[in-house]
Amino acid sequence: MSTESTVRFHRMKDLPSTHLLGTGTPMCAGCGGLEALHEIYDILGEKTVFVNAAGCMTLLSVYPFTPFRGSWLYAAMASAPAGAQGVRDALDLLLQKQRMPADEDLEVVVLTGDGAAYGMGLSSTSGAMERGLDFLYICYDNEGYGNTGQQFSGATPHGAKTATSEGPHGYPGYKKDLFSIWAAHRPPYVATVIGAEPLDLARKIETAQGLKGPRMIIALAPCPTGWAYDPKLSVDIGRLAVKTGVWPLKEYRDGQVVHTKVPRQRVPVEEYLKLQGRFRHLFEPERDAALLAGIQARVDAYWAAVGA
Ligand SMILES: Cc1ncc(C[n+]2csc(CCOP(=O)(O)OP(=O)(O)O)c2C)c(N)n1
Ligand code: SF4
Ligand SMILES: [Mg+2]
Repeated sequence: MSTESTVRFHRMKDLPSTHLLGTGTPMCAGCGGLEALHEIYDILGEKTVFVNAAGCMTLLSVYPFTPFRGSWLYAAMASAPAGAQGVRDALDLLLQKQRMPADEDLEVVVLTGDGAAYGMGLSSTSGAMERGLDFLYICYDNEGYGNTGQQFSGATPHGAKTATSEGPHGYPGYKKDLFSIWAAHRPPYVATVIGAEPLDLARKIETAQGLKGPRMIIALAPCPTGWAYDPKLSVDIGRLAVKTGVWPLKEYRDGQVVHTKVPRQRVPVEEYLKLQGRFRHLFEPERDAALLAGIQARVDAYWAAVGA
């Protein structure tokens, strides 16, 4: 659901370098999901098979064109981890039968939005973790069903206006804690990242690459179209998500959760909210002091609980 086409299509056979190329497929300028994916792909590289569930990133690949050098499979929204199981099994059979040399093995990467990760695909993800599937799951979390017009999802934050929560107080629910839901399965690795903190992101993707089994990444994806802000603010909004404490950067490993960037002097949450049209009703025509205080209190309670 985007507006601007920036670069040309490339055929896979023409690809010259290791960087994810742009496509002619229209993606929105300033897309935070694409920013994170670029950074992640720089590290993962071409020895990857992507299994994608329907969402904005599906528009990256329109057969026979793709910005990826490896393969790209499209799965139903609920089923990307099941698709990844099939791909992993096929690769393992080829290796077992020595029809593929070990150094040609591929990393199986699931790429979905939050609608799939927090909702429709959660059961299939749970099953894949239960089976110990060797895969990397990347959820780019733009906090709504973006591709279909930003309806609320299980990732939508409290108070945000969406296409399906338009009342004076916005979305009445609360964002699900997917990090904890995933970590409760005790997989080898779960991490949160954001494209606006590329070093933290890079270290986590490298860590995940060095492990086997289910490795789970949630990338908060500032979304100018769905969050209603000027695309040039994407990086500022991403940094503010971390500095306000709204998006804790953390990782789970060996039963422990470690925060990788603690905002010691947190910026007030409203500095983050007021840049986004989806929260405008909290400031205009009158300031909704109670709702703002409630949102701030939840963030404060989170950091108090982790002792920061
Ligand atoms: C079972 C099913 N229901 C609905 C759709 C229509 N659909 C396509 S993309 C999409 C939005 C997905 O949201 P999300 O996973 O958050 O990805 P985003 O669009 O935000 O990138 C929906 C609802 C679908 N493809 N399959
Ligand atoms: S709607 Fe949001 S997530 Fe989707 S392509 Fe546009 S900016 Fe990116
Ligand atoms: Mg989404």
